[in-house]
Amino acid sequence: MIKRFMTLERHIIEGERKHPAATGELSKLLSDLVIAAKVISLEVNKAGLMDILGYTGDNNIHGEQVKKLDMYAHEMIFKAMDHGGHLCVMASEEEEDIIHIPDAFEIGKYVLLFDPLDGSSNIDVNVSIGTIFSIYKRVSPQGLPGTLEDCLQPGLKQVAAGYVVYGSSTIMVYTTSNGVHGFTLDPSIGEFLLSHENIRIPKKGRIYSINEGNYKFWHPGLKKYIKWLQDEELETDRPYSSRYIGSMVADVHRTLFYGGIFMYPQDSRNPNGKLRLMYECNPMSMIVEAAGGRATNGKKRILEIVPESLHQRTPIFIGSVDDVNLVEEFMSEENNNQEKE
Ligand code: AHM
Ligand code: MG
Repeated sequence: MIKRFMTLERHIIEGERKHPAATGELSKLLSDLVIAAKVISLEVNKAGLMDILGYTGDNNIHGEQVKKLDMYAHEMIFKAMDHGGHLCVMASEEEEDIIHIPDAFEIGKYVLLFDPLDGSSNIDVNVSIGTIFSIYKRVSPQGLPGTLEDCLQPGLKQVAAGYVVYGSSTIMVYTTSNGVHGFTLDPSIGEFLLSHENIRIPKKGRIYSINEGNYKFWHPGLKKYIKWLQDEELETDRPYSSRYIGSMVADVHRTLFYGGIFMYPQDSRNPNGKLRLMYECNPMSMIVEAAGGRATNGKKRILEIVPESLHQRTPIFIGSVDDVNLVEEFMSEENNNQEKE
């Protein structure tokens, strides 16, 4: 039996219609993003065929070498979003400062933060990469250009968030707090079709995901937790399996469906971890929480962190409620032990 066809655009519009006060602006904004995602997906799929691989030679603001496809995705999103009249300001992993809407275009009430192509170290080897986005309502006065203050809002204030994973197929997952929904791109008709309605993350999983190469530098509580996961015990489904792609979007996408936990912790070399709060951790946390999961920095809910700068990093533990609770317990227990000593 053929299921009802539901395109991503129709789903977004129908979702917004349920809110009587909605103006349709958020729908249009998301639709513009969908166009950017389709274009980036096409380019990602062609990457192996074209002279697009390799380095541009430039460094991004974090001192990392930028690959062409990152900049392509950044520019594509900017171009798709600058003239819709819905945004007042944007910010991207690839740009140090906030990005203003060009003078020629109307200024709207929304704010867009994005990581155009996350997991870029995987581009050359055909491993999944992704785009992440986060949307807020502006807090500065209407009509004027958006400000840094508009971008620096806690994750709890997000009105929508989503990601696109360019994997064995291209899938977009988004939420406006009203459930988490996944759409698979049908390349033959160029449409994202609803494939995963109302995604719910399992309460507990049996997969953990972390870069274990950093073991030596971890918090002692985290070391104990990982060793505990590796021990055998039938009742608690141990030992857990380990999976780590090295692309947050792909690792969190798997966690959303199979359950378990994805971690990028702080360590003795990187006290704030690696991942960025505003356009990596906040949007992924909004999605995982809307699907029934949890996301914390080890002490505090990610969505409650009050940001101080656009590119700040945060440790993150994200996934099934039971698994995230447990890692927090291991770490706080160890902190208490150390205080007593
Ligand atoms: P990027 O924004 O430079 O691509 O870095 C972010 C990526 C995440 O997708 C992934 O979870 C992490 O870096 C992997 O880092 P590591 O190689 O240290 O394990
Ligand atoms: Mg990134």
